[in-house]
Amino acid sequence: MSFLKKISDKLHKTKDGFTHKIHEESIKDEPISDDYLEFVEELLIESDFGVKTTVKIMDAIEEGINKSLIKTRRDVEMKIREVILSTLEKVEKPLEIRESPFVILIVGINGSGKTTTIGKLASINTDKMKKVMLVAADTFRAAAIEQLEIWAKRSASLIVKQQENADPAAVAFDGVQSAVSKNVDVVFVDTAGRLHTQRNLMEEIKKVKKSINKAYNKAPNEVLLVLDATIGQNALNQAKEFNKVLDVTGIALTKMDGTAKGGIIVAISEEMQIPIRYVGIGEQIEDLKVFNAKDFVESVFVP
Ligand SMILES: Nc1nc2c(ncn2[C@@H]2O[C@H](COP(=O)(O)OP(=O)(O)OP(=O)(O)O)[C@@H](O)[C@H]2O)c(=O)[nH]1
Ligand SMILES: [Mg+2]
Repeated sequence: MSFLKKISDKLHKTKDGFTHKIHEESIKDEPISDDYLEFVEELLIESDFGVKTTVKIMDAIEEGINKSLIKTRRDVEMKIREVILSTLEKVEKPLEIRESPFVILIVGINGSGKTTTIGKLASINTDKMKKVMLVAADTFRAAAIEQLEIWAKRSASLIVKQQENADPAAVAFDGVQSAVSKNVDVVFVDTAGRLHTQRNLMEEIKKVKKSINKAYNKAPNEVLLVLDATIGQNALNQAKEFNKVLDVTGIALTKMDGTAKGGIIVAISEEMQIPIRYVGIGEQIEDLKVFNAKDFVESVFVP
């Protein structure tokens, strides 16, 4: 199975929902009526493209119609695709692990896929013969530490952990310090899920970031925010709030396989302009893809 076909299969919900509906209209060979434009606009909103992106797309369509560049519904479909691609291309900046150690702090709300994403990334890196360390700074539940241990074993990574309820900033400090002394290439610091509205927990994560920096002055080299695509526009609010507190440097958008509203990726790109590093399309190790705008658009749109 080709690479694109595989992603395309995983993204079939978005494909069957948004893009299929647009495509069904564009092969009908009917005129571009006001009703039709309204249908397109509603579909964009419904599919979580967000107001800003929807307005941008609708404006581009209108301009095309006025300049007689858009004459058919198929032209409308192609314009939507073009605007989406150009929006996504601006945030296509794959994470380059440039130096050792390279410390990645992983943050996000509960259950967004942080630990799983770490596991997948650890495997990718150990496969490339990198020395990887996982730091269990989610000390909130014993199960969280165990879950990370399983990923450490599976990916042949080192792990630094303490007991449940230990101070996450202290665990992070120890982990990064030990990574420096052991010549580790890539360090993933796992943190507990928290809501952006929980002030004390947001203060806590700020402290974790600071103590990582105390342990190694170039770290964290990346603050990776893990967002769950299935929660739609809420993901955008989370991105804004986490960014205010932590200066997020990259985003991993997980569970794209579980949503028919793939438009959220475009909304986040448009509004945040933070690099989208990875897209999660399933629970297995191979289900994490380096984000590529062209591949993404080609795999959700009907050719
Ligand atoms: N379908 C799908 N499931 C995913 C993806 N990424 C993670 N999951 C699942 O989401 C669930 C939560 O994942 P975790 O990695 O434990 O999430 P977390 O952010 O670490 O959760 P907390 O530590 O509790 O905050 C698990 O069942 C994962 O298998 C994805 O891309 N697609
Ligand atoms: Mg976790």
